[in-house]
Amino acid sequence: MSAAAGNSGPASGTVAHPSPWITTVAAGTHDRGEGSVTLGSGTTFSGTSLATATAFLPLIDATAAGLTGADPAAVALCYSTSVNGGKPALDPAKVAGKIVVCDRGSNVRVDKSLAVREAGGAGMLLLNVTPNSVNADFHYVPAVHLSDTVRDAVKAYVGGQLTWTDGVHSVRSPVVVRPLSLAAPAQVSSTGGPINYNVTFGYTGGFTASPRGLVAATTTDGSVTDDPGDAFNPMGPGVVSFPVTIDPGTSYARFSLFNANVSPASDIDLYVYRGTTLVAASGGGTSNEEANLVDPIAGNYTVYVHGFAVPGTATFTLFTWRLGMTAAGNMAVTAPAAAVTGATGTIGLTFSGLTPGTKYLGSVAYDGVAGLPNPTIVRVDP
Ligand SMILES: [Ca+2]
Ligand SMILES: [Ca+2]
Repeated sequence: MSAAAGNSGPASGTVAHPSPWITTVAAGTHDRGEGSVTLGSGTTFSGTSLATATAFLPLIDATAAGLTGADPAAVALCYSTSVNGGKPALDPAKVAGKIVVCDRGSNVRVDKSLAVREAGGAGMLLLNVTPNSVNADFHYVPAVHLSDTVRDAVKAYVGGQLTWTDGVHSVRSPVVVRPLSLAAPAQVSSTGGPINYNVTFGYTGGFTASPRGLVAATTTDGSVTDDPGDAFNPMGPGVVSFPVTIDPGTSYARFSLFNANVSPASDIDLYVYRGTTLVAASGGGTSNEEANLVDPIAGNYTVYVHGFAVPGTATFTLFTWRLGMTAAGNMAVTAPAAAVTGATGTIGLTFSGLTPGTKYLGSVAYDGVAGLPNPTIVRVDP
């Protein structure tokens, strides 16, 4: 019914991991508090939310959405009409139908989503401006609350598209559907045996599915101490860094930690920067972390491992994959030669020449019509 997606931007609406029909959810309820935001760049940040997934919607920073003459602070903080002395702060002409980025602080959190709703906004992204809790409030519009650690990355992104998901249900609102060109899984995996998966076509015409990779992970061993303050800072305590070069032509990069390769009882996290810009982060409650870059800009990156909760010192192995555009000869792809609207086709993958104990990553790239989704990622652990 509702869906989360990645986006292959920069154009509006180029949804990347769609179902054949995506619903636009106006409101909904359910019972859990984990949410995430996926930027059009493919970057996903975890936060808290009680909202159901939305489709891609334009994103606007509140600071660019104020009424002429409104107090800039009231605009940035998304004051409702009543809190702002009876005058609205946000401009409906700028906000209608969009997701609004609001700063935490001053007025209560739910007043900010009320302000967004008053102006006709479709959702809110609430950003902490300093280290603070993230809260799953009942908001007036679908909302996700994010940590200050991702604030710069989100602010840098504003202007693209946004979606969020929580993996739960209970949609009870009107929906809007729009057709998409291809429904394909975001990722498939195997221990070396063949993989068959289905795709559903939303167009009629030629179709190809091409292998990229597989490439073996680069592994880097390290150790990190506990951060007593539990607040990630690139220069702070309990942080170790690894420089990474992303070459031109890289279609995908992934940085992973696995519990099995981290000291027991540790909770460590990952942050990825390009220069001084945070571009991906993964901060779950264990040491299973995964930060992904889709079509990353070539350049120098830094991966930080943060010792969020570590009994003394934790050792770990950082797994890195950098995938180009070409096949490596170890994955064969079979696919229908033509797409027919509404039809389902089977993609078949077989593998050869892999080294047991090595973690591989590749992808299946789709071609045939404009607007096809991002490649399906293939993970193989023979
Ligand atoms: Ca963690
Ligand atoms: Ca700690």
